[in-house]
Amino acid sequence: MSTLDLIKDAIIEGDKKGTVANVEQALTEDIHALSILNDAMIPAMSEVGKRFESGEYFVPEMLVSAKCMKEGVKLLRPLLALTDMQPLAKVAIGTVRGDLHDIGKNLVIMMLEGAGFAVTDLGVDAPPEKFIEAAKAGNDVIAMSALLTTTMPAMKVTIDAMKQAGVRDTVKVIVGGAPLTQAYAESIGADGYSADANSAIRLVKGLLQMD
Ligand code: B1M
Repeated sequence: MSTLDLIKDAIIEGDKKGTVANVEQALTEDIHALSILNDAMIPAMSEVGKRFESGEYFVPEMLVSAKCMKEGVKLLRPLLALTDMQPLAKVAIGTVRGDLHDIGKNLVIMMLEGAGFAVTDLGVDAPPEKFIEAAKAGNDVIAMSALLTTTMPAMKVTIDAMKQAGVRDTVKVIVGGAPLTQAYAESIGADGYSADANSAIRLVKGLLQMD
């Protein structure tokens, strides 16, 4: 089995030590950091996402694989910076005002980063002003997460505030979180909704016409 295959398997299986050891091994074999990312790590996360969607994996498995990914990315990040790799696009994401749940948001961040996007984390309990600032800062996509039925309306409040501030049409706005639906997303004027972290990648790529 090649070192790239070993990295892929280690991430899929949630083996953090194996991931780190094999990424280090690949670097000693002079395998390019971009190849490690594109040919092993990102495909591994796609496979994890597929297994999650099919019901074979659950949140704990996805979290452990995401942690492996993070550890591997940590080793590659300085090398990738040197290669001038441009992120696919810039995404800012936060959990809306009043809501402190961040596990799902953090998974979305890890998956998007793994897919090659630059992601700014706006944190939890994020007021509309933070999303407006992020739109002004040149992000291509503004993403909002909510886990409570009582905080879902904060998404519409945020979108309305973005309109007021004149930044709504400069970005794509997407929403997600367990209580949300596609219909709700449409009703508040969002550009898209994704039910999970993996489909958030497809959603962003689709909205930015990267498919
Ligand atoms: Co809270 N909580 N909680 N909670 N909590 C829920 C959400 C609840 C459903 C539990 C229940 O009653 N069964 C319920 C909400 C009921 C409702 O609104 N109808 C609830 C409640 C009531 C509360 C409090 C009000 C409890 C209280 O204090 N009385 C309180 C509110 C605090 C606040 O936010 N102001 C509260 C507090 C907490 C904790 C702090 C203890 C903790 C959060 C810790 C943390 O996040 N750091 C917590 C937890 C852990 C939960 C449950 C048990 C688990 C949530 C979770 O992390 N799921 C939850 C019950 C449940 O969901 N079954 C519950 C795993 C996570 C990976 O999934 O976040 O759905 P999820 O993310 C998914 C997708 O939704 C999607 O991708 C993710 C990965 O696939 N996604 C996006 C999420 N955001 C996205 C954004 C996108 C795209 C996709 O952008 C485009």
